[in-house]
Amino acid sequence: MRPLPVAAALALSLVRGAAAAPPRKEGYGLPFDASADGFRVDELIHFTLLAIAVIFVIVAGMLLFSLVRHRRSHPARYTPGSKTSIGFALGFVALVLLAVDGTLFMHTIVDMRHVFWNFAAAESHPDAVRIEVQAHQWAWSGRYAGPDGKFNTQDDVVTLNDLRVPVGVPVVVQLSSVDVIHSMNLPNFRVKQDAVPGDVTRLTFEARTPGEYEIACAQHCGPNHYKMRGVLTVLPPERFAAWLRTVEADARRAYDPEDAEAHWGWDWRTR
Ligand SMILES: [Cu+2]
Repeated sequence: MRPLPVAAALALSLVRGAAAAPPRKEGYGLPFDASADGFRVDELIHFTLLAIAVIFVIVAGMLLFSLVRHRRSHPARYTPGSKTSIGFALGFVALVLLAVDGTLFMHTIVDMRHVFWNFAAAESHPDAVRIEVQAHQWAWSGRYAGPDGKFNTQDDVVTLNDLRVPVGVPVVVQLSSVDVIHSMNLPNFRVKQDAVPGDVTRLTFEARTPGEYEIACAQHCGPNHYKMRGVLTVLPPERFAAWLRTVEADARRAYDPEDAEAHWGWDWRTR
């Protein structure tokens, strides 16, 4: 095949880019945000970066000013400070605390309450997808309730390092662990939650962009921690329904009452 001229290749890539921007896999900046609410986290990170940059410029400017202004003509001497200088310092600290930390704190509380920890809203959605995840050294097992809608029954769908969710509806995950503390990290959805032996923890998110995304473990959980990777596949609703029908049929055929390792689920926790 003859190579495309550079200009034509560039034009083609621009057209392709405009049609559908593929999730970014590498480079600088935050991971591609495939979720409906990840922008809330990104806004806080960008606000923090901006605030730090502004404060850095102010402080560095003042230091530079003092350096240049006084140079060698200013012999060092101790001063306890004047009322004005102490007031200025305290005022600056109060301003940073209120404007930066206060803003971050208020937004965090509101976002947690209304979105990231709002399990009541997520669960009340008629099409909400519920998944049980069991973390173990060193993989993620997933469990879907199957046609009866109840977990830990014969028709459950059990997967390994493979979770699939539809786009546009809330997903609620209940998490546990059988050995050590793991942490389910979905960087493309801006959520992360510890999986703790003997407890059931939760996380919720809503996917916005179809694609394949990483499920990573964010707690160092043993020598093969780095291998603990799964794939979260976001599908259009009709393809998710088709996948579910297929794996439910497979699950009915594959059910083995003797296979104790596959029967790790629990009754869905409501609280
Ligand atoms: Cu782990």
